[in-house]
Amino acid sequence: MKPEKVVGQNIPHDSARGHVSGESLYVDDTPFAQGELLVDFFGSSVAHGRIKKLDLEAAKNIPGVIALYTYRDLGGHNQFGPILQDEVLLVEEIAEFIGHPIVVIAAESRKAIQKAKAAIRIEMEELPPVFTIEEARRKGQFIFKTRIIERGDVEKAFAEAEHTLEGTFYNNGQEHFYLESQAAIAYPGEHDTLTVHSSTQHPSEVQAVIAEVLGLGCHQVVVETRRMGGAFGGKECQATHPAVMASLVALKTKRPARICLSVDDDMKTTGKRHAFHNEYKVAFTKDGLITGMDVHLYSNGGAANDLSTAVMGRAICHAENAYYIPNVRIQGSICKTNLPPNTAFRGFGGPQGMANMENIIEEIAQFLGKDAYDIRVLNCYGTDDRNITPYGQTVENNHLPEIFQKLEARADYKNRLAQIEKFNGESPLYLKGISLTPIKFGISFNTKFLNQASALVNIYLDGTVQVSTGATEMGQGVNTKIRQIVAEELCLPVEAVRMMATSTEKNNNTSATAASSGSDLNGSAAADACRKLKARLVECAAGHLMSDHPDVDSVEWDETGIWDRRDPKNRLSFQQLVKLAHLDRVSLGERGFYATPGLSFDWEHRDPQTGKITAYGRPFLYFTTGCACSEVLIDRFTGDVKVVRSDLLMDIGRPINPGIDRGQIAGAFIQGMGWVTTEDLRYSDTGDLLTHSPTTYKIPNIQDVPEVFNIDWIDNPDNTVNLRRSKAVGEPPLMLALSVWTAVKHALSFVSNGDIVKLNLPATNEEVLTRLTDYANQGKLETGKIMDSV
Ligand code: LUZ
Ligand code: MOS
Repeated sequence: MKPEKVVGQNIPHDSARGHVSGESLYVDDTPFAQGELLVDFFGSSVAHGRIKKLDLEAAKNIPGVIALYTYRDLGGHNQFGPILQDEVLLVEEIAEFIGHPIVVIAAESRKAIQKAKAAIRIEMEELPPVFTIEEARRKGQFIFKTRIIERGDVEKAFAEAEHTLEGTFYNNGQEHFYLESQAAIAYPGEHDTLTVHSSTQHPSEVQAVIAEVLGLGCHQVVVETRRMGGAFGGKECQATHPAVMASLVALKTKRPARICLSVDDDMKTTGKRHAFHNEYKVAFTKDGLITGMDVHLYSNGGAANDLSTAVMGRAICHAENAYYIPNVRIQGSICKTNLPPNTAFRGFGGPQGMANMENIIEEIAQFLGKDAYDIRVLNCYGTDDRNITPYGQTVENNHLPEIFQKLEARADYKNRLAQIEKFNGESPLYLKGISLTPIKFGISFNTKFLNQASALVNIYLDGTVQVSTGATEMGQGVNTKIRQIVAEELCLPVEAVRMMATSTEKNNNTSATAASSGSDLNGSAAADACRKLKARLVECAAGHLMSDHPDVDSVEWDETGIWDRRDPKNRLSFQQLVKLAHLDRVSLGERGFYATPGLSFDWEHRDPQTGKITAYGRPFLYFTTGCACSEVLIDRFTGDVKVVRSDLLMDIGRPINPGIDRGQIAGAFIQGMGWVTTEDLRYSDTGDLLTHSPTTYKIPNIQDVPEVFNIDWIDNPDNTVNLRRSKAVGEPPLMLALSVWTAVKHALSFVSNGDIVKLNLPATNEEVLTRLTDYANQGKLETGKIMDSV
């Protein structure tokens, strides 16, 4: 109808001002209500144990303590879980991780809660715990079944291979480190109803679990989410437990109840990114062309499934990353251990699958003595052929070959590689490494039914608009993007459109804001509502502008108003039209809906040619892709790793808000850098998280940002399958940080005495120094030595 005026512009983030001024409200900023109680929980102090005796009498008698609840006080089912119902809210008999909640405490002060915790008498019989993937595998402790993708003839590929390599690759988990910890406030209403303010990515799941566990109907529970102070996947499932605890207290005591975990408790008791230990075998030609790959991914699921099966599904679907592999078998198994259930984290298995692949590429290059860049380009998915994934989806509209070439030139990769080779031969103090790696990230939830969204658009008589969707704002800017979509659809300035707090009362049965798809799904639903409203309003306008011969096809609608194409002076403002529509009794509110078209995926597909079971279909609407080139500088005496330069080039389609997308790319890359370098989860041998605060768990800070940091994207107007030709951007750039890890692996190859470098992820200073020392002593240290310290 008109060139894009709002979409594609750098409209400031909804909360840009509020976040710096402190005006933005988070759950725990809410003023205390009359009679409000504080809620906390008493958790298991052992990683695996049976409750022999639990005595709450002394705790109950502490002044200020109002109530203590165990599983016996739940009005509904103690059993729940987002995929498998294998979790309990409160331990009945067996505690399965340290911090596993046993007693919910409600009190009038924090002090009373502390005293109550100390006064709870509990006797536990300790059972043997399992913490590592190796131990769980030895004991055969798995969650769900092993899943598989298999294409071609893997055995034949290995039998006929010119070269093969095999090994084990370890990557560790990651703490979400959201600045706002898990929090909720539950307000009791009349007739056993609850209104719950929750810091969650998934208000509908919080609502459903509250109802289920407390024995209520979903219609008795409203969950509202204004915003989160970060989430990164950590609030996709695990915001639920504290919200249910607060709700339990509110329902029982009829007093508002607030829970807000301390950062230490949050870090110690909630799940993280899954650690993976993988076994791999790869077959390739003397030129480095991969002819076969056989990978078995093992994740550390923790004590319950949570989203582990879905995370493993995504890991399996990203284990070939951006490369065409004709004969391939990828398997994934989830190990059950006595750690808090691991959960969603930005990338959702994608990082773990891709890290394994990039490690393999690096090893092929080191084995053949070739530049890893050339191996990557050689194996990259093609534009017209060699472009079918192991699960049968064609990589359409593939710009990766072009991005490889452009970034190689922009980053001056080949020249810098030559300089680095010279430098490493001369410098006694430092080692340098450089690497240019791709990503290809599938967009859509890998569970088909989750790919749906609704939106509510209400127009008021003054011409302003309120929009509510199922999307939750966690700082990523989804509300700003949807606001732009609605403003553009209705030809209004963004100031006329306001995004409302997310509430299950306005949008029911929503999916989590996750899988990078918040704007895609909810923005499309909002656009759908606008189009329906517009159709009604155009008809109304035709009636008023052209009373003799109403002709909707002659109605023009742009930012100047609504007018008759044949007589442009005959016009109405948006506000005038809205008033007329109201007098005509035309509805000015609309509900939009969107379901991603064309998706199909079957984990149990039988390949007609091989007769074997394999995952197959089209799980993703499209792929977001990109490359990054990173250079690292390593101190040979301390192992200190500094990222001196990173150049990022992506295909993110046509951004709805380039500024917001740039922020997402920078943030995701730096968060990924933390995962691959300094963030190292360490546990005691009894399963206590030792790295439970910023003093011992090192996330990147401003000095860790690469000195030269270039972020750019190509122009790709061809992603017509998605909203306004945009592409999702929240998670994909995190995996560009793998270029930093492979750059470290590259740097170490200069001192590894001709051996292929073995390196765990993260490449912490300690890990790097261990390798340097070992190589200096002519050693051949395998992977896993550091992480086995658990
Ligand atoms: N959550 C989910 C996700 O439930 N399914 C997914 O495929 C997914 N992907 C990325 C992030 N969260
Ligand atoms: Mo998810 S890792 O909550 O997008």
